[in-house]
Amino acid sequence: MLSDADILSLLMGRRANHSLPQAFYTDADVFDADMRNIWHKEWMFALPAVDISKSGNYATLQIGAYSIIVVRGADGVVRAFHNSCRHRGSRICAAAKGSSPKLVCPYHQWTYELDGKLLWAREMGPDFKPQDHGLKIVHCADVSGMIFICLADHAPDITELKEQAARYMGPHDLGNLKVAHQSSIIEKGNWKLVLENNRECYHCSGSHPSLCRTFSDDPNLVGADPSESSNEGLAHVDRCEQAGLPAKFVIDPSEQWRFVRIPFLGDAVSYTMDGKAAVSKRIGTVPFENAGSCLFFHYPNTWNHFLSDQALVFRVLPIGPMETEVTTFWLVHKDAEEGRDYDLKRLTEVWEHTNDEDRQIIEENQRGILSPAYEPGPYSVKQESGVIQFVDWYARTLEQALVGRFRVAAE
Ligand code: 3BY
Ligand code: FES
Ligand code: FE
Repeated sequence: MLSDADILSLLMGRRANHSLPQAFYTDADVFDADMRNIWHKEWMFALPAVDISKSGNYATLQIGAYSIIVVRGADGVVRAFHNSCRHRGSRICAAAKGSSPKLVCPYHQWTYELDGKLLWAREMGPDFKPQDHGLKIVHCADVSGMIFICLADHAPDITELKEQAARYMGPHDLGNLKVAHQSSIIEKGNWKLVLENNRECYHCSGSHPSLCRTFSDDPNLVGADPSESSNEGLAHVDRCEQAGLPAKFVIDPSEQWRFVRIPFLGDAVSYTMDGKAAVSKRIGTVPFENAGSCLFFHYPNTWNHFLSDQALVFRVLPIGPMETEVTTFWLVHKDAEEGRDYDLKRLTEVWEHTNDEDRQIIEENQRGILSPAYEPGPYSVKQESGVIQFVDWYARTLEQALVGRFRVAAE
């Protein structure tokens, strides 16, 4: 059993620029601390708004013990609620996705409006107040077409993220795209291994033959410090910025999120096997086809690539200490027609391969870490600065939350 105090002292004692002590990747108590202090406190990505494009469309999400419904109301607004009936607590929606004009509990048919108000409950007596039994609200924000939710009582400020998202993602016009394909895979690894793996391309040349046809594994393509960025990366940023397309590296002061636009290799314009566009209908107002990829991550659970012909949106959800779900959404222009404007295999194959390759890497990483012989190893500062940045964000965030709890307990 690891107490919060034990976890805090492990965090304080960790070696800088090294992978985390074993417990952070394997232990049930650390996983529980992650859930309580990060996943139930921070904003996280739920789904693309266009995935529930019509009134009554809903999706459900499991985040630790919480079951959440995200639903589009009759007024077109997307809202999130706890998926627990205010009668005796049954889950209201069991399906991962669906559509319904009202939210009806399957147990005794208490019926809620799409905005969460309780509309109807049979024979509850004259003193019953429906207005006191609406669905419990979960914070919900539309960030340029990506729906974020937050389970905290008081959600962190999201204004700056929204502003930067409008600049970087606006030109890709996510509201006018559609989900061409969606896939969820289960990776037998801790969620932090999934994030760590995403934040470096040290492994790319050894593992991602399809992706490496178009994606550069140069860690210095475009970074925070222009003096360390490659000429090619900087030239791409200049070209985009001059055309009015935001591209410069920008990072949140707490380093929870970042936007930057990077070039593809050679004359590639998309993540396809031949580097040519996967979709003939371009998206949004991106001024040229070879706009590269606008990268956006937001910890703890999303990374994204916004291109000129598609948007690739990723969602990570922890299932257990050594199990994580990774969902990929391929978004294309809403008027693009399969068979005419794109071929689904061409559109999805590179990232279907890449995801599966990453799954294998992560599962082997997890198995190796489970050995009693595992000890935290050094990250390459040149190749794995993104991993260091993520792990430091994680350690800082967890540390602050745990210290905050002790302070409250002491008062
Ligand atoms: O998904 C990413 O952001 C990148 C692309 C390749 C692997 N990962 C480093
Ligand atoms: Fe939902 Fe009874 S538990 S109507
Ligand atoms: Fe990878």
